[in-house]
Amino acid sequence: SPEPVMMGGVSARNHLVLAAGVLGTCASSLSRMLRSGAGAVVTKSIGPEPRFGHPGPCLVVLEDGLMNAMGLPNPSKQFQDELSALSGEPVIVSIFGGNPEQFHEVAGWFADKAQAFELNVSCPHASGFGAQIGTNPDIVKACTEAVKEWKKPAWVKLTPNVTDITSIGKAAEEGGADAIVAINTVRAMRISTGMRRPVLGNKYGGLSGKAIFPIAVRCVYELYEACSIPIIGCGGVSCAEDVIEMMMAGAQGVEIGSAIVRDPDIFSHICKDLYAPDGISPREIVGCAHG
Ligand code: RRO
Repeated sequence: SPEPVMMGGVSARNHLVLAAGVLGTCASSLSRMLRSGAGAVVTKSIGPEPRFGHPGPCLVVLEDGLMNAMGLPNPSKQFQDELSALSGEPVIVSIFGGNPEQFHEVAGWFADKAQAFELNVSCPHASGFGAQIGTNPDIVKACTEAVKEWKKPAWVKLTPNVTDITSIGKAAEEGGADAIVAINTVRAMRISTGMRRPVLGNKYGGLSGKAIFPIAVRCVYELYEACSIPIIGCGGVSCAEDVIEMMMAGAQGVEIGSAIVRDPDIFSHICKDLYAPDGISPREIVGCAHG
């Protein structure tokens, strides 16, 4: 196993991070991911009030990825209990809110337990959160500044559902972000032709997995040219070759989510290939695809 890796103020055990939302609501599944080789883990997004989420079906498996409309289900402040069971572990707490004050409040609940925060300014499925916030550079900057008052590393996770992702990345950087995570899910929909209705209970959802990998690579590449803080690549990474491609686009590390569905031990399997004795040194390849 490699040396500890510093990524945006977080000390991780390798370059691979469990993406937010996946197995992230309880301490036991987060710690299972760490045991199975994740370098660090991001929790399910926690917000200002408890939520049950959208009616089902809220997750469907497609040919080339997943589509979800979970609807931000989370235990809110109660998540403190789960986090206590993970003390000393590399855990990044994903948080969301409807305005900078709510981001500040939620971050405060976890400020002494989290290694870092990941600001979710990109959830596509709940009115008042995410989508509205993550498409407005001024609000992204204000939310980032609010969370940074707690003096912890703050990653900001961006939505791909914008015309110019670099303007949002630059706003996060101006707000004091320690890293940018790109990307959250892509706006999507499927219709059941047999049932003659949308397959998701919420009608619309967010697409993740292999299908969005090229979208994520382009976003990381553009952000690397526009911003000076580290970028963490997220979106469809499912093998060591994908990790290397993301790094060549400019990512210092990657997050992995959907690929866990097909291989629960994906982290150790990718580590084995990525850190093979004759492999490439990640340090030397970050951003190497840029002229
Ligand atoms: O809970 C969700 O529906 C959800 C969130 Br918070 C998010 O950030 N991204 C996503 O695809 N689903």
